[in-house]
Amino acid sequence: PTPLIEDIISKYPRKVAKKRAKAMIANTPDEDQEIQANVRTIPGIITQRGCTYAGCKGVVLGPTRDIINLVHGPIGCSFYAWLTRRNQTRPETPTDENYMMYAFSTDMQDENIVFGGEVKLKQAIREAFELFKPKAIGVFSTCPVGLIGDDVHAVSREMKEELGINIFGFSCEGYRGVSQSAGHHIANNQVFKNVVGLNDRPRKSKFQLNLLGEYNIGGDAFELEALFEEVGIELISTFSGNSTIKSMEYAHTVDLNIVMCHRSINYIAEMMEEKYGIPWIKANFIGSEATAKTLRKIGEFFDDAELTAKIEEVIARESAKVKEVMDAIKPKTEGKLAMMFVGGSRAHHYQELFKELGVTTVSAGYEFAHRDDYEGRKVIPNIKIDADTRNIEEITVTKTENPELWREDLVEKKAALEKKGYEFSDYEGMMPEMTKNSLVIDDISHLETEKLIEFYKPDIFCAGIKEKYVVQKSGVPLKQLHSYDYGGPYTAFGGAINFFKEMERMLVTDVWKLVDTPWKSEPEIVGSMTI
Ligand code: CFM
Ligand code: HCA
Repeated sequence: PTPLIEDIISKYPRKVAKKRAKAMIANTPDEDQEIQANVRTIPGIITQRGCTYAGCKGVVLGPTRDIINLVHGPIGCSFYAWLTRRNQTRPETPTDENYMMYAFSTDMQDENIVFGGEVKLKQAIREAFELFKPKAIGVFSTCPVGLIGDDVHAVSREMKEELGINIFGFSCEGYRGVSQSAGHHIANNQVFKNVVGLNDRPRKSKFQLNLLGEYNIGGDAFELEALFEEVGIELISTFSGNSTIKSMEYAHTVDLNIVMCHRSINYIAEMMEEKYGIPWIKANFIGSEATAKTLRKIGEFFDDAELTAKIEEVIARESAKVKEVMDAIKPKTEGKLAMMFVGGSRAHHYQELFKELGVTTVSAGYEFAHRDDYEGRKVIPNIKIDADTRNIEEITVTKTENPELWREDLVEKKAALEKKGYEFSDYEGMMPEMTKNSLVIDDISHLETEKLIEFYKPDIFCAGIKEKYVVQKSGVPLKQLHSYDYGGPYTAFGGAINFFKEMERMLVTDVWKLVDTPWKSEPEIVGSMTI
């Protein structure tokens, strides 16, 4: 380890230090370096992570408006996941179904924990059905459900039979995996098994795609919808932002899947390819250059002169607007330092936006991503499968037996494009794109956060609500890259402009130097501990 890493881990007991050191790397972009990721957080360490239920219910299913997401558990779990993520939705008409502002819960009590909660769950499903007549209900397990052995799948099957609508369960108990990441996988499996392919839809346009891993935080998906519409691409379904379960049912009718957040949704992309032969590519719409690159890559896939011309027209027009704002702000932000520690993909994507402002990312990491999100998908075959990963159902997907649904044309197209060097099914990860010697840390702890701030004295720190005020009390502004605080959208060209203006506000001010905390000069709590 480097002297900085040595210093960061110096406060830990020996065994803990050894383990944490494996999650820290002084980056060397052109060399293969292995980072420890997706392993249990050491008990006692203050982590940024959340739970499996959060990844399943809150993240993947949460932003879909026409399914009732019913939480089987104590009310706190529902309250936690109730409108906190800023995933926006826009029903097409005022009378369209939208259950997102409700919190549906079985409100488990001690009595249910002792005698079982299945009866209450059935009642709750019937009640939700009577009140709203939804087309689908998802049932989400919280920690106690797994502990007492309630069978959400059996109850869902029974209720599906009784009520005649699509009802399915998720074994996404909070503790089931080491983080939210397990919840993504569980959600992907169930959505694929119970939703994708349920319905068909006749083709309406020449170019059809799904946007995977875009959750419409702060309106991000709205920006992208407008962009696709303008260039003439039909967006069939988004998994899941401003989304409907109905559109996911015919998501298998597209020509291409584009993957924004690789961590949370790569499973569905892979499964759709195995079953239907639909290829996928990695996309990034954070930053104007990244947006242009992704649009061009999509254009190259469809290979249509009119589409390509339209894409170029939009890029030229919008890039010029972005450049004007960038040129005005960049002289004031150039040379500043940033750090970002967010879930599983933004810590990578947002480095692009900072780069456009001349801001260097000196340290970054994910809360719960896997080695492939750091080092690239090439390492997947070498990732050791541990007991925690084995705890998550791995479903086997085979080629559809319906010849009309198998897209041989796309399989051939993929092969032909690959010959020309076009990359499918790949994500190169964050580390190859970071500067030499930048510090990469997985599942950063609170102590490590404080050490980094002391060492680098960054101009801005990007993370979540739990970190926000602690970091700001040390005189460093914190931009939430989860909820965007009150801002956004930040995707595509318009989003880049919003982000640049926000960074100007946060970086070009002396106000943070004035932050003074009483404990700096006069510690309020003084103590010592003997072990
Ligand atoms: Fe993907 Fe996300 Fe993220 Fe994520 Fe999340 Fe999120 Fe995130 Mo918060 S799906 S990994 S589980 S981009 S909720 S919209 S902001 S941690 S970096
Ligand atoms: C989650 C959701 C979260 C939390 C954000 C935060 C989000 O992981 O359960 O810690 O500020 O984006 O809302 O990641």
